Amino acid sequence: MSIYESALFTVSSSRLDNLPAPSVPEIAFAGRSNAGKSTAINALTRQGRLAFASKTPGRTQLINFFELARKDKVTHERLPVAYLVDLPGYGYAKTTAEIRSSWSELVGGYISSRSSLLGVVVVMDARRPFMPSDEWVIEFMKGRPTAKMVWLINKVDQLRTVSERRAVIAAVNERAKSCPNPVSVQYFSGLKKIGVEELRATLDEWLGIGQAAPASK
Ligand SMILES: Nc1nc2c(ncn2[C@@H]2O[C@H](COP(=O)(O)OP(=O)(O)OP(=O)(O)O)[C@@H](O)[C@H]2O)c(=O)[nH]1
Ligand SMILES: [Mg+2]
Repeated sequence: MSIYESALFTVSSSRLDNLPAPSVPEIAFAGRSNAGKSTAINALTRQGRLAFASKTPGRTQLINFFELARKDKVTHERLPVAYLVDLPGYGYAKTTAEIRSSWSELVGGYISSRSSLLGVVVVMDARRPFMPSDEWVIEFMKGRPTAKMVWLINKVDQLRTVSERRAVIAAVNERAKSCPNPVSVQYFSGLKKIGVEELRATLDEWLGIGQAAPASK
């Protein structure tokens, strides 16, 4: 069993002042409402309904924490390794200045100030990447130059023609050039489970899982 399958819902929070203690590294999933963040977490963890995915956009309005843990070989106790964090999406349905400001406060505040943040998976719909709220997330990341980032170009199953795919790849690579943070790009479909192993490999690397110990002399 991989570490991702150990995911267990821990807590939801609507405020920055009652998040769990920052005890283990956190990998956050950010992106526009309906981009497929919750579906991506479900695919990654192979748990169909772990993060609530929904046809009703804007369903996840809270910050949801899912603990990854390994088992102690003797006591079988869960030993927490990391949190996957499902951040609230923004902007699918009608939004107001008030909604934008509370979203920015929560998501921007989390990205800017969370000490245990290891990296952010920015989930975007391949048919319309870099919507304003995606750009705001990328902007928040400028304040975290050492945090890792992957742009997950999701719903690639919806790109039907080769020229459509080429255009998306070109646009994403072009945007990556002007991003001051180190960023990797991955093509993905949470629904069709495309790119899941690649995402796991990236997160393994972030978490230092499975890396060979330096050879001892
Ligand atoms: N075709 C296609 N649909 C997808 C994919 N991933 C998610 N969806 C669909 O997109 C809709 C939204 O998915 P969610 O995972 O709930 O999106 P979310 O980003 O968590 O949305 P919020 O919680 O509102 O921020 C659902 O109807 C999913 O089935 C994908 O890779 N391909
Ligand atoms: Mg969601």
